[in-house]
Amino acid sequence: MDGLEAVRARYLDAIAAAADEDAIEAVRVAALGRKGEISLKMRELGAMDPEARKAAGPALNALKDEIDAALRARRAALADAALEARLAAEWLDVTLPGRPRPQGSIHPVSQVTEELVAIFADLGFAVAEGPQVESDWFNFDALNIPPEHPARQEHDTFFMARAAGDDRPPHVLRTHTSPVQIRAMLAQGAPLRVIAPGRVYRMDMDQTHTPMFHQVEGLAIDRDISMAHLKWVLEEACRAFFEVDRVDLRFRASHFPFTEPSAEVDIRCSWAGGQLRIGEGDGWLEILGSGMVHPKVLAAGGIDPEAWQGFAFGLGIDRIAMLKYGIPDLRAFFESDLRWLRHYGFAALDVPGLAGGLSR
Ligand code: 2NM
Repeated sequence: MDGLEAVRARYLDAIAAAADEDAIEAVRVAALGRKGEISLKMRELGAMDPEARKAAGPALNALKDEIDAALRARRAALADAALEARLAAEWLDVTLPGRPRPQGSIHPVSQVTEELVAIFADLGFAVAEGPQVESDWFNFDALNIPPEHPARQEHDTFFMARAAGDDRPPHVLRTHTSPVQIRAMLAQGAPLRVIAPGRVYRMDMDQTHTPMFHQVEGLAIDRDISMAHLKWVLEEACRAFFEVDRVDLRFRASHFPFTEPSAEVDIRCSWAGGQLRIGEGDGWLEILGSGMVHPKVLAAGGIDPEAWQGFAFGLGIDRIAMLKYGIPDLRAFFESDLRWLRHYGFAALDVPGLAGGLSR
């Protein structure tokens, strides 16, 4: 039959050009549908003489099969392409972290506070907290700091405003965390082992002082607590904090109103090559104040000084953070400069603990 070759080419081109399911179906209907071109030609076979039919019949059948196969192949190719596109669009990297990386970093003061909390928790000390605005009784009187003591004068202490006509002594921004120890004694009684970390305030501002800074104070009360216990606890704590095998502490007689006897504590160190090494060399660095709690302070805390005694110590968190992590300028601590925080900050998910190494 003449023209079959042209019909074939037309349909195969149309099938190749069909871009979706609807287009393929349109080609199928046009060629093979009940009124399709091929179907009509097959119906015409009946009117032909036998010789012509014998030639045209198989050719038409072959063309019908070929178009049918091309339609199926085109359908399968389109389905494959659609699946490929979906796989590409819905691609997922299962090795990515499950949560986005935390944006912030842990401030060195928070890091060191958590390190100290972990160290003293290991030694049996609970954390105690208290208000930053204190009565002058908790901040001074209970700690055996008399009214004429220089620390009580205006130049050191921030006093809260009073209402007009209010003659009571003004509250203060606490100048140390010791009032928290008094509150812990009153609330829990003896025996007692607590540390009190937190913000304290003194009117002071220069290269090495900011009007707000951070302290940790510790307190251990029992029937037979002595300076020997104090020395061992501080040595253990310093070893853990500075992450060295050996420390050497030196106790120098000193004076605080709230302890008797009192001692300032120095730690052996070397500054060779501008690099601080704790436990080596022949330098000494003052890091702590300490002593045996004054009987009047125990009594103010509701604890019988005839039956109980205890040691106490205090240290500046900001200063030992500078020492441990080599941070040169104290004032940068409180400027909230993101570049500084990124440089000196700690990973938000690395919680200090004694098991995994304190600061990793
Ligand atoms: C220091 C030095 C020496 C201290 C005393 C007390 C309290 F409340 F128990 F009496 N807490 N902390 C203390 C003793 C603090 O800081 C340099």
